[in-house]
Amino acid sequence: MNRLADKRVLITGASAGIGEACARHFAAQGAHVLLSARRLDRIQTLASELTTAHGIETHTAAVDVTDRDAVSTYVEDLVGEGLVPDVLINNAGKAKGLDTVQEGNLDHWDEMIDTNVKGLLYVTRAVLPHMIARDSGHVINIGSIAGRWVYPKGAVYNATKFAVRALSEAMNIDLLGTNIRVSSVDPGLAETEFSEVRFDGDTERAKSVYSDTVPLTADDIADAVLYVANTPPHVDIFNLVMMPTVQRYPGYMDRKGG
Ligand code: 8X3
Repeated sequence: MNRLADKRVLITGASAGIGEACARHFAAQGAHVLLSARRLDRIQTLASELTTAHGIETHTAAVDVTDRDAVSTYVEDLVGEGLVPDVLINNAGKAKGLDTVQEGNLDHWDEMIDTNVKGLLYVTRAVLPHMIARDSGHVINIGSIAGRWVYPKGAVYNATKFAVRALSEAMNIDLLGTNIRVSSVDPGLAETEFSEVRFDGDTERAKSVYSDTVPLTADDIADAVLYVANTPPHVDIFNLVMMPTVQRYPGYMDRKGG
């Protein structure tokens, strides 16, 4: 049963990877998509493609989730246009570097904390009151298995994703008595731009993360997000953890031929 047709779905970081795949999956169900990302040209192209393919409504905006004023203006503009999201997918997030704390790069830390934690909070803080006013809505945070188990040299990324899990659970408590649900989808190894961003465009190093494995794809994760969003209103999935079959723990990988 499709419960998503004609719903409005706001996706952050929609220009690539999991965000883009979510846009495609939700649009295919007839949901209207509100796409935000820093790379406006990419989401504009995506939006027009999705409108043509599915006849849905789209809205695009260049938004950096770390800019609290920009986020607040963005959401107020949406609300002013009558575009309160039914589903908010907090997807914008990143890893930067792979270092011990004693050798960590402070700029990397700021970038991860600002995007993964503060950015998610800014968007959610701006959207939630409008969901509460309508007593309906679903916040889906893209977490990570890195938010459940730490791994070597992942400390700060781990900490940001542990924070995402804490926020997902805590927001469920805050929202008791409303119909608003909060979920997190926590993927393991997934081949997206993730490692290229983590390693500052070092494509060889990024590729080696996935070599001799069958990682999750952005589509696999979008499928899971769609499932979570499509559950009946009385069902609240707190946390969906997923890994590729070749992975059973962070760093615990069956690398055939590796
Ligand atoms: C992505 C999963 O294990 O590479 O968040 O950190 S992992």
